[in-house]
Amino acid sequence: MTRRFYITTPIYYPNGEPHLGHVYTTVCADVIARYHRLAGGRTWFLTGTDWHGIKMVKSAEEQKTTPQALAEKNDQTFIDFWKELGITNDDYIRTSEPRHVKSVTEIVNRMLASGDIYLGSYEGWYDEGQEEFITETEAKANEFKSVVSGKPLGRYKESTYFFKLTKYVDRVFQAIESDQIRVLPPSRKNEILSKLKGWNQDLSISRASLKWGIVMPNDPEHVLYVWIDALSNYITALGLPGSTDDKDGNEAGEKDGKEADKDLAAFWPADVHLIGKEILWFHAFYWPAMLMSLDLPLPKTLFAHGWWTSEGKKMGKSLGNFIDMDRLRAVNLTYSLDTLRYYLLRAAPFGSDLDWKETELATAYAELGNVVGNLLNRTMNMITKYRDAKVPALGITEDRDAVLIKTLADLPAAVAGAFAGLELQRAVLLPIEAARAVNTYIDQTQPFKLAKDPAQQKQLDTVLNLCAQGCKKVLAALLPILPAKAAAGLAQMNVVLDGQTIADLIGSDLPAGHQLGTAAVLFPRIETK
Ligand code: ME8
Repeated sequence: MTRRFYITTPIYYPNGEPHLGHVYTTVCADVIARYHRLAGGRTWFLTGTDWHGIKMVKSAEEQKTTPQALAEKNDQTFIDFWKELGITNDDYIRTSEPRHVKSVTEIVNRMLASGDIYLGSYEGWYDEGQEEFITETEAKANEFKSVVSGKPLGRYKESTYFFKLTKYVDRVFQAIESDQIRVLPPSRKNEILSKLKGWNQDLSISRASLKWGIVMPNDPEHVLYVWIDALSNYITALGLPGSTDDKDGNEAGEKDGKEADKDLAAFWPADVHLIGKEILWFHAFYWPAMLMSLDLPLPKTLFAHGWWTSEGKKMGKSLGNFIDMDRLRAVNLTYSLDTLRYYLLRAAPFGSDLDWKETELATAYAELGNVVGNLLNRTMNMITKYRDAKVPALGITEDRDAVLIKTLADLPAAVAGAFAGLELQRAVLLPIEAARAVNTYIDQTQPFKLAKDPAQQKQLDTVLNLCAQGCKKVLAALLPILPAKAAAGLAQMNVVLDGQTIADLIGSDLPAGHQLGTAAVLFPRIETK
């Protein structure tokens, strides 16, 4: 059976333009998706936008427009920006699309049929920026302000439909505790488990006072709580099993339910829901409980990454440290898109909080040039000069050669392990460390001296061979991270990618006599003002 891999990002609120935070999640998901495509599995990468809820209404009021117009405008900006950044999502869902609305209606109907929804009344605190109900204890602990935005909490009192969360709390606890749903990083798992312990409240899932949302199928006076609507995107985009709608939103009959089943069966359950840490609770509790109510399989991994600050402070438009599209474009223009990707992934162990530092972009670029660019340059130039651009066969191997051979032999499993554990910073640093090891090896073996000594030609062959193997393996391992630069480097080496998995590329050796192409500088020196 073909291996399948399904990864999602959160669907972002189109109440503003994408910024560093959105770009980070989407780039990380893109790196993982590219890795899995290169690993040979069928991969599906979903992103999109989350149109409904009070936050969109309030933002539209502030910007003197309608939620619809606001969402349309920013949605297009998200779509265009992902293209500009070379993001390889396979699908893009908006919660306003018929395929989503129809399937969500079906989801609520099934939850109603399961007896999991009842009418009641809610009185309590609400964080409008987060679209989150806050318990009395939590509200008090944070002086009745949002933990995320610092804005005052709203007080809500209304008649509402509830979803029986309490019915599922023990099962969700067990699914997480047993790693049936893997919550990463591990510290987050403990956080969720302790919050779930003793949870005794059902979830208000409808608003009668709000008009902007999906209408409750059993009561047109109410619209559905935005998180029930939003979380559903992960399956509505694939096509809900048993529903008559297909994934393109065509009417029943154009593509029947069985085919929709096939789509979902192929990719559901999701392998990874990649999210920011502030929305883990929704994904770790509400979403599994909904899936249990629907009798659908649970996602395999929830990865909650850290939050970006900028130059040591929370990002804010008024603080002048906001990393917006223009700032990100400027980075791409100066240093290249791949450098931005490298910087983002390298900035902290995956899962930890991160801080944007302008000076570190130049450092990241210099590192790529000094380590990867330099290795490629030296390898290409030496083999061209000493062996007519043909990779020589491995000659005599001594201890120092054997050490490098071992380092390179360990690389495929290490890279696979890093991606399996979603250790993205490690996945980036592994090829960089390998490149450093080859550079050090060149410094120690001094091939330019060996070249001058006719008695040392077998040693020179070994050094040149290992440089070529090392360089190719490093570039191959960098393909998901630096797609343009790594492909350009491999093209210089005349390495054909077609049909080879990333494991093949990192694991195999170039044959003796392999003809290299023409060298070119991968990371040109940048004139700074
Ligand atoms: O929460 N650092 O949408 P959203 C790191 N629509 N990541 C950040 C970040 C920062 N400073 N700021 C934002 C929503 N993000 C809901 C999601 S999913 C079913 C519904 C990223 O537009 C991070 O991934 O507020 C975070 O989870 C997401 O953007 C929140 O995007």
